[in-house]
Amino acid sequence: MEKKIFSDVGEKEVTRAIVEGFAKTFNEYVESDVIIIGGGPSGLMAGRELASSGFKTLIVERNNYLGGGFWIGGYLMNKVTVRAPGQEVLDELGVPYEEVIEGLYMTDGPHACSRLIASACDAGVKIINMTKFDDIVIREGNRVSGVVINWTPVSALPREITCVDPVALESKMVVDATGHDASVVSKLEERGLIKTKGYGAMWVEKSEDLVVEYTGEVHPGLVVMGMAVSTLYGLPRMGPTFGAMLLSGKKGAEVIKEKMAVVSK
Ligand code: 48H
Repeated sequence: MEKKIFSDVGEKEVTRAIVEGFAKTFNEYVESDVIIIGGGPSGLMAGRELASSGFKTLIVERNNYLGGGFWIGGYLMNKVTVRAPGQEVLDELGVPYEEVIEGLYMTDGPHACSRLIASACDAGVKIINMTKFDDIVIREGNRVSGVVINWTPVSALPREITCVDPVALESKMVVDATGHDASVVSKLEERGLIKTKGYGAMWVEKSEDLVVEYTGEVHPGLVVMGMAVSTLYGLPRMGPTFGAMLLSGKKGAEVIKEKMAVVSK
């Protein structure tokens, strides 16, 4: 008898495992505590903090990978920087780094990014990739109460076959962590509920403090974090340094925890 290395499991079992596994998680997270749009550094950081505090947290990401701009640093070079105290988050994640000068630290993008992703997954965040935020769910008092999503490839279909209706997910809080696009906030703006200013010119020394300071709830049920904060408030940009993205994610999670404590009372 031929000796085989692998089990006799065939195609149908593999397909069923995928379909049933996906459906189970999707069904469960149709109603979440927190839905985070965007799986870049700020969204992943917030997801990690929320899931580790026991909140049912879902990240919706339009790409087939997570990490946003955190994989590579500036100008397509694989080094990312953080300004103090951003290195404390790297310590927390177990990412090795070097001190370049006092207050400036450098690490390898892939190492930092993969550790952050793994840490969010370890904390229990669920993720749906290749899924694009399309619209918001609005309820009484204009409260953001969920998101409307569609498969990313739908937006790439030829015009004549684009009539694919999206579906909606409900949540107690929604997060805009979509980076420069501030996609969720933009939907509120389309409906005249908010005004975005567009991010300002680069000024590293000012921008990072401001992003963290302005991170918070901008509309009932909607928290904004990361680069989307700069876009909303017209704050200066900071280039390839990521401390503010990580700390903004942490602060956003704290804001949500406080709000959720009030909601559940
Ligand atoms: C689903 C979406 C949608 C959508 C976008 O760009 P990111 O890395 O965002 P942040 O804010 O966590 O980090 C910003 C940082 O990477 C950066 O670019 C910096 C610091 N720039 C400074 C400067 O001066 O320019 O990640 C956002 C994620 C991405 O993965 C997108 O694919 C995703 O959100 N996303 N997902 N539906 N409509 N829009």
